[in-house]
Amino acid sequence: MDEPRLTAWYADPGVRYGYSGQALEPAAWPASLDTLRRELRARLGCDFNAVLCNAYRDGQDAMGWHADDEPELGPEPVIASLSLGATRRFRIRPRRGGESVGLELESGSLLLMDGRSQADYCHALVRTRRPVRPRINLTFRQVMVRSATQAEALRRPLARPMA
Ligand SMILES: O=C(O)CCC(=O)C(=O)O
Repeated sequence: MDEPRLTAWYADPGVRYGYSGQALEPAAWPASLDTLRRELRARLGCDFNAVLCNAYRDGQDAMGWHADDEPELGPEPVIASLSLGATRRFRIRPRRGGESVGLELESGSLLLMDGRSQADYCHALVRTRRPVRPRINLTFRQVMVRSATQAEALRRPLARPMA
C-alpha cells in the first residue's frame, strides 16, 4: 500500500499488526531497538513487544489523522513514541470534535500516549512546506497475541439462537 513515509515493524515472534488494510509480519529485533525497549521498560515499567518505525524523508512525508485503536492494542494501550532527526509538528484533537493542539516533537523527545488517549483523541503528523531533514519515529507498543484457537473462534460465524 502506498503511504507518504517508509515503515518497518520489529516485534517478538508471532506478533503481527494490521492497520489500514495491511498486515505487518514481524522482523527480528535489531540490538539497537532491543536496547531502547529495555531502557523504556526500566524507566516506564511497561513491557513492549513491538515497535512500528516510521521514516519521514522530507516535509511531504506525513501521517494522517487516526487513533491507534486496533483491538489487538487493547482498550487503553501505552504507546511510547521516540523522535529522532528533524523536529516535526504532531497534532492531537478530540475525536468528538474540537480544536487541535500542536506539539513540536524534537529529536530525542519521548511522547507517551496512555489511558484514554486513543479512545478519546486522534492524532496526526502534519506536512510542512519548510525544508526539513529526515525524521525517524519509533512507536513502542504491546500487542496482544491471540492463540490459534482464539483466532479460529473469531473467524467462525456466531451461532444463531434457537427459535
Ligand atoms: O511520527 C509520529 O510522531 C506519529 C506516529 C504515529 O502517529 C503512529 O505511529 O501512530
